[in-house]
Amino acid sequence: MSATLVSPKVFTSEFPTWCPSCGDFGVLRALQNAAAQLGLQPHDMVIVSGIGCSGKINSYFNCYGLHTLHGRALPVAQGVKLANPQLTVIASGGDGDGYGIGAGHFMHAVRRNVDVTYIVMDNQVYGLTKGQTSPTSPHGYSSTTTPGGSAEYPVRPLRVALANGVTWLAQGFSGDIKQLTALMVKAITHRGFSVLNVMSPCVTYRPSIADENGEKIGVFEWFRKHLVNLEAERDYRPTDRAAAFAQLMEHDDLVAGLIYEEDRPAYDGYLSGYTGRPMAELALPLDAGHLDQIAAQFR
Ligand SMILES: Cc1ncc(C[n+]2csc(CCOP(=O)(O)OP(=O)(O)O)c2C)c(N)n1
Ligand code: SF4
Ligand SMILES: [Mg+2]
Repeated sequence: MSATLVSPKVFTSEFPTWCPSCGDFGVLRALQNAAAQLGLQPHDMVIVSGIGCSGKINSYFNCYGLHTLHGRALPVAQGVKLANPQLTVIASGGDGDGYGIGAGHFMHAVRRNVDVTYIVMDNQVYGLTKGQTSPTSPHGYSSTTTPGGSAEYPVRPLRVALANGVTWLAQGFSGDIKQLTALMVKAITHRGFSVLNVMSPCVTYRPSIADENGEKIGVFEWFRKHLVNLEAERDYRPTDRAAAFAQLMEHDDLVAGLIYEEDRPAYDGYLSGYTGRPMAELALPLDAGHLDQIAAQFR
């Protein structure tokens, strides 16, 4: 990590093709701010993303990038980090990517605790493919895949992470870039797997349903009104897992801020023989003779 002060503009790349006012613009801006505040340079970072509108973020952020398969950002990101621990590794994607097709990877990445920051742009729909019902869509959400309204209740990614031993967990809102930037700085600084779920509204495919007060849910104004800022709760201690669960239950997961953090060795701390040096710098004895020896073990 470089100590040189950098401007967020260093991380600007091509202009996003997201719809005007898409929540993902806020996530991109916050990540550029956070990288600059941490004194990172583009060559220090890699963003590994899944597939979706959200998955395009690495094309719009000037650093190394890997646009993987749908739901597969996490295994690739963990491999990148273990192969080159000197890189700051960000995994990113959407709610469909991370909590639907990639859900299995999610809970295992949580319990594995590799030093990767996972940023999920949760817009409660499949944005890229035109607004189908996603794992976090509200009950009753109607779309082409659930024309009569979704019979299912949404998955609870924050609770899944807590239940599986996450060592850093927060929720942000793309309408509050200041808080989101601060959360990203903390998430990247945390040694271990950090999960940052961001309520990042899709402005094109909005939930078609209203809450009990008749207010349209899932839009910027609704989140601004209903997210409970944990940082304003004077007695809240984010080091108590049971208290974190209680907050999520009490506020129906509509919280913003740091939910939980714990200081525990990351995955590589348990690997015997792991040098912590990039593989590319190791003198690996992989000449033809060694390869023959390895092959012989499988004959
Ligand atoms: C294996 C596979 N299945 C399905 C798709 C089609 N597909 C592309 S993006 C997407 C959903 C994206 O939703 P989400 O992850 O929430 O991202 P968003 O576009 O909302 O940011 C789907 C189903 C695909 N690309 N690959
Ligand atoms: S479809 Fe939705 S998520 Fe995708 S770019 Fe447009 S507003 Fe953003
Ligand atoms: Mg989505």
